[in-house]
Amino acid sequence: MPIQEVAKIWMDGSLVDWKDAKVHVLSHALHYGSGVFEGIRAYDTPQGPSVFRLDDHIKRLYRSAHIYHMDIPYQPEELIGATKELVKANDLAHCYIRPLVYLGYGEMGLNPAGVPVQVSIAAWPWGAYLGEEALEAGVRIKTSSWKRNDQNSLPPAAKATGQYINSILAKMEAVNGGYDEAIMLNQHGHIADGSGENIFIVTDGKLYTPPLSDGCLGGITRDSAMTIARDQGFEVIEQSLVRTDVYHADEAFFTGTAAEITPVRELDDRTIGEGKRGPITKQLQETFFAAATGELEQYRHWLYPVN
Ligand code: PPE
Repeated sequence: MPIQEVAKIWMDGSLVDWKDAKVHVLSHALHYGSGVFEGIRAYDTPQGPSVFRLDDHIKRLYRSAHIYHMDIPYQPEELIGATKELVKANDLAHCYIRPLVYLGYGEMGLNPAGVPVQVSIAAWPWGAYLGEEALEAGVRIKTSSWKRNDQNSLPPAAKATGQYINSILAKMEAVNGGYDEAIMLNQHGHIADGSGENIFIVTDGKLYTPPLSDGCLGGITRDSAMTIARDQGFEVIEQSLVRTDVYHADEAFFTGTAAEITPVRELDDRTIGEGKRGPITKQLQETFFAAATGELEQYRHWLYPVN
């Protein structure tokens, strides 16, 4: 998806012009994938542009950095302030926000001691991740032949740049095969997550999603969907799932900051339920968007207005 350029990017403490936000080709992260990042969205709300669950995303960024011994040279409050400042400076009503913490230029070799930890935050308008029509019609997905990163090789709890090479293999395979997205299994054959989304199924009126121990990212949209579903009286169960659980489900959907709530209508050429967005998926999706755009008092605490 082409990036829509805006005016400014926050880089190591100040706003710089978009075209000047550059790094050296010998930056550590470029060679070894030694970075951690976040994906956040800001929505247009009655109180102006508001960043969705900003504190939780920044918290996860520090938790990712902790796994890799990266000492972020800013306080969380500073990055929260910088994010709001950036959205405001670019005059964005709604956007996708990408904070990145990475090992910069200084030394080469695998021991990162002595390499500076650098931070940037960019924001730009980004539409529906799997296509606008997918939000209503749902997507067709395929079980990947590539396994999700193992807990003991690249811990999925970290949102590290390098581990996305694993997701890229899965995504390319799915798209080249004519599918919209991949679903990835762990080494035990349990479903972990999509290349960039968590998955839920609905069976007999109950929601099921894989536990974090099966190798999925602890998605913030996953948490939002679970909260909304429970608030609406649904039982939500974190339980290991295999692909046939999805074949037999009444409904399925993806959650993610980029993907928001996207229905899944087919897995491995098997129709899920009626092969279209299910009623519970629709209900959760509508509540999610209403919450994100500030229409629901109940979820107003998830919003961080930039003004
Ligand atoms: N699993 C993976 C592997 C993942 O990358 C994401 C987010 C999620 C689950 C959902 O997490 P959350 O966004 O907190 O609900 N993927 C990000 C990157 C997508 C990209 O293509 O880049 C995102 O959605 O921002």
